[in-house]
This record gives sequence, C-alpha cells and structure tokens, in this order.
Amino acid sequence: MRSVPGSDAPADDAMIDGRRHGDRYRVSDEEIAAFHRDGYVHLRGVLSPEEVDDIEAVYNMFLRGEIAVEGKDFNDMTSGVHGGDIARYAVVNVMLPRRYHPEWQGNVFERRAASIAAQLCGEGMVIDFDQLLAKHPGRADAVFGWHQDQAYWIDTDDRRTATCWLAVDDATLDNGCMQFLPGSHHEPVRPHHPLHGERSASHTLVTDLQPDDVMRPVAIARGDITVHNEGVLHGSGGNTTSHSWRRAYIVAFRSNETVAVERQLGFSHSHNDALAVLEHVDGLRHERTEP
Ligand SMILES: O=C(O)CCC(=O)C(=O)O
Repeated sequence: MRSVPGSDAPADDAMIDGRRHGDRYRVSDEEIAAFHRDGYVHLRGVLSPEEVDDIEAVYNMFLRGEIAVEGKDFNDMTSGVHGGDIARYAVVNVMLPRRYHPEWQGNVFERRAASIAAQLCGEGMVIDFDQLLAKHPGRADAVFGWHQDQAYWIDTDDRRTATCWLAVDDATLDNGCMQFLPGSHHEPVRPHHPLHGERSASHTLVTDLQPDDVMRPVAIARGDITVHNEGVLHGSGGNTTSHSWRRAYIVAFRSNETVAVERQLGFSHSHNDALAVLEHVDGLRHERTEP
C-alpha cells in the first residue's frame, strides 16, 4: 500500500499494476463518470516507478539547461521572466518539450495518456501541446493562479479536452498540488486578466474566486496523474516544503480538428506565438457568456 498525505484514498499496488497493459491504461466506468461530472479525475499508477525514473532523467536535463529551448518557452510562470538563472524562478515552465527534444515523442507517458484520452473523450484525440511545470522547494510564492485552461486558448467548435498531469514527485498540499473547483467546467469561461500588466508582459492569466467557490486539493503520488477538462477552474499553491520539488509533466489532448484550426490561426501554445494571436484568447473576451 502507498499513500500521499491528503490523497483521497490509499492505493493497492497489485490492483494498480493490473490496469497497465503495454501502451494502455484501463480507466474504470466510475472514473469516466467522475471526469464528466467534476471536470477532472485522479488516476493512480499510470506509470510504474521505473517508467517515471526514465521520464525524470530527461526532465532534469531540461531543468539543468542541457536541452536548448527557444525564448519565452523557458520561463517563470509567476514573473514572466525568461532566460537567466532558473534558481531565481518560482515556477519553472518549459513549453513544448517534445518540440525541443524530439526523442521524447512517443514516450510511455504520451502513449498511456493517449489511451486515457480516448477512453474519456472518444476517438480522434491528439496531442495538442506538452509542458513541464516545476516548483523549487521553499518557494511559497510558487503559486499557479486560478484559471480555466480555455481562457488561454482560442475559441474552437470542439471543446473536448483531456489534459494529463503526471506527478514526477509526490504532489501534496505543502509542495503545491493541483486544486480544482468540481463541476466548474459546466460554467462559461470566466473573464481573466494577465497576472501583471499587459499580455505582452504576462502570459499568465488569472481569474478571481467567487464567494461560494470551494477549491478541492488533489494530492497524488509519483506516477499518478490527474486528467482535467479545459473548462474546470484550477490552480495550485506555493511550495512551502524545505526539501521537496514539485515536478509535473503535462500532455494535453484535444480533437484533431481543433488542433488543425489552432495551427491554421498560428496558435501553437508556444509563448513565442504572435502577440496578436495571444491577445485573442477566450479568457480575454470579457463579453463571453456561453460555454
Ligand atoms: O501545475 C500546476 O500547478 C498548474 C498546471 C495547470 O494549470 C494545467 O496543467 O492546466
């Protein structure tokens, strides 16, 4: 048995291992229902400890700067700073690692996540983007502001999404695990604003919580994932531990048609995309009232 402080329930290792079959991970009917009801779901043991070790080796090459990443695609999500010494970053953000390290394409996380996206959202789901988000220990300011992902994205007809968030370290309330507002994906996209000044200065978009919003922290173990929908309100707190990194590896799936439309419009999820495109994302369209 293993458990993470604050996690919803201890997990039985034998039961978890039985759910991985090569490239596939079996999602239960209850988990599929939870994803559609709450806008997110926690799936245990999607990767084995050895599989996470392999992922971690490449992850750390990115953190050590051994893999070149262009311009703003290597940045601090809290300050918008890019380049320079990452020891000063609160939330290290690497956008599109599979673009910058093509050898990673087709890795075991991508393959299992693809099987999960198909079970949750149906056929025709493809990788839209990937991302690494790492919080240094001892950074109470490593806060990822409340947002809906759709706020960062342009409007498209097919809104199916499965954003798979892999814990490379145990993710706990203390080191800044994900927190979700269950069911909020049924609401329209809320108005968002750049964290600092204009969008040119701040890629990060945030929205304010409403009085009745009760965020639910979801602590998960290394090798577990959460999967969330583009409309669910979420974010995470700082890393107040003295010793524990909080490293996450994210692979986001959307429909083939949606990804094609995005690319046609010059939207690739790179922070280097043209400002004209980045200024026309959903969360900045304040007049929006429908999902
Ligand atoms: O890793 C975090 O704390 C936030 C990640 C996030 O917002 C996302 O994956 O959509």
